[in-house]
Amino acid sequence: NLIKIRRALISVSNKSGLQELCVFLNQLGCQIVATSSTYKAIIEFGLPCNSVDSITNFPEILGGRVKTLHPKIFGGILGREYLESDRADMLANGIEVFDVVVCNLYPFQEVLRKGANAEELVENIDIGGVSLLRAAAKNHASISILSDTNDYKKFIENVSSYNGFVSLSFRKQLAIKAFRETAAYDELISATLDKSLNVEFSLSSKLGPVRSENLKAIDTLPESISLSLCKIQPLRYGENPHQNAAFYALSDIDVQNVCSLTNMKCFHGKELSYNNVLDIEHAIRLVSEFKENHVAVILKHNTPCGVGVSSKSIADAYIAAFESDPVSPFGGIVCLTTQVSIELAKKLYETFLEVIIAPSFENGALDLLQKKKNLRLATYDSSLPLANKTIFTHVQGGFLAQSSNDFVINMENITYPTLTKPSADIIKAMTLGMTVVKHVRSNAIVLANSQQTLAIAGGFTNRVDAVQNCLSKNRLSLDNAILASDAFFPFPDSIQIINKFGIKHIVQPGGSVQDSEVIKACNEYGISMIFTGNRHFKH
Ligand code: 93A
Repeated sequence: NLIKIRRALISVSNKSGLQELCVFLNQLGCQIVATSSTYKAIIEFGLPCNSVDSITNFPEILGGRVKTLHPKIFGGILGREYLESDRADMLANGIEVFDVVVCNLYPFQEVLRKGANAEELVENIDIGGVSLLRAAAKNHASISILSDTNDYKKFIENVSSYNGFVSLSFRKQLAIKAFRETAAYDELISATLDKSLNVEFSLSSKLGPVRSENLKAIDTLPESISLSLCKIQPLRYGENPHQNAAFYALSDIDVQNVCSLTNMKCFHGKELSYNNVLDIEHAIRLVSEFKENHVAVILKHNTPCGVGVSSKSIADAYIAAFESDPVSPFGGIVCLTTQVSIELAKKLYETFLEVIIAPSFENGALDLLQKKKNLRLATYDSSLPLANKTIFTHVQGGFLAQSSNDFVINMENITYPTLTKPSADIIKAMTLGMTVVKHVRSNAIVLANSQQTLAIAGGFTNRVDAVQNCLSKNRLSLDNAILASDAFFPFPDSIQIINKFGIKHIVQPGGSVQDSEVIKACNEYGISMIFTGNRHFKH
């Protein structure tokens, strides 16, 4: 089961760790054979090496497209010395066996991320290297395959502990890894070419933008989806410090340019954590719903705790958002839609925040905020679209998919069931409240006026508690305040509480079997209520 390391074939695009590995192989007395630029690197290390051409007596041709594709190479990888017939074939054809293949592929993923065109991408599709990996992995009974530079150290340890031999169990692990590598490599190529060669089929193009009248588009979700992901950022830690985390982006979109989240750049403070990215994702989704000049959202644990808008300044918008709940922003994240001014920076400076994300920062604002060493400062391009029209949630053994909740209040679908009707200004406040409540975990209630949220309550398992919590934590004036609910009121009990607090306007989807009782209670208290016709559960 132990195989002696006598002869190595090395063909690597990524040359990290190569010198240390070659020094080790050379010390073992192992002969090294290498492809052109790998060969040059090894010679430059001052180590002996044979070029592949000198073994095959055939030059590298077609600008490198054919380097190792030769029977003297593949015979040496696939040959089984323990079989007499293989030994005879090799002897008759002057083929010498390899005991280890070291190969990593043309950097298709990196080239893709740098924005290469279709021609460059095609040139970076490795053929010979994939064959080397597959051939050596297939013949793991006889040969070791090193496909990851991170495994060189383990290989050196294994060979050192077996006195120049390598164990079968380690060869098996290496083989599995190599097959995983070629599978992922081809997956990425197929997903990418789908797009760049314009072949029909991509989840997003099939589903198309989801409009409210087109919500049935979910029926068009394909029977099977192949997704390929690439790690774009390691994260500080997961939901908690003892959990590891990384940010993976879909590889079939131009991850650097196409969406506001993957394009976001954190340029100051600690490394982003998993929770930071989730919060930023939700904050960007929420601010992108508003058309007002300046919008500020403060988020905590994936839940907005204050939203403010202003036609005048971003500082006003933030102050309005902060007023909504001055307790929760501690350790929260702030997302803004326009440049952070010095005036705003002074306000932001007063509170301990985790992240501030904005399209840009005025110089003086940056000087002040950067004094806080740990505060993460990030920029995003607010003009970029939200990339995912289909939202996936990971569940045991698979994923749930749904079209994103793109619905906004549609004046044509609104009904006015109560005797008192809301004014235009109240409808504006109702739109703000409904927009925010969509982003709060159910059961959710939002109290708002036309400029800001006044209180937000979410994550309740019954609506009465959500209403009670929201109203009792409000500290601001309730003049022109509206109450927005993410789903219908199943009973009139909530309306009684709403009346006790003096709220005169309600916006909700409607659709309860008890709607008539709810309307009756509103009429009794002189409350105006509108039905939007669309529920916004968020789980
Ligand atoms: O163009 S290829 O598909 N044709 C080949 O025959 C071949 N053999 C190895 N690419 C091939 N390789 C790849 O070349 C390896 O996977 C490796 O990434 C790269 C190393 O070549 P060099 O040593 O010249 O840099």
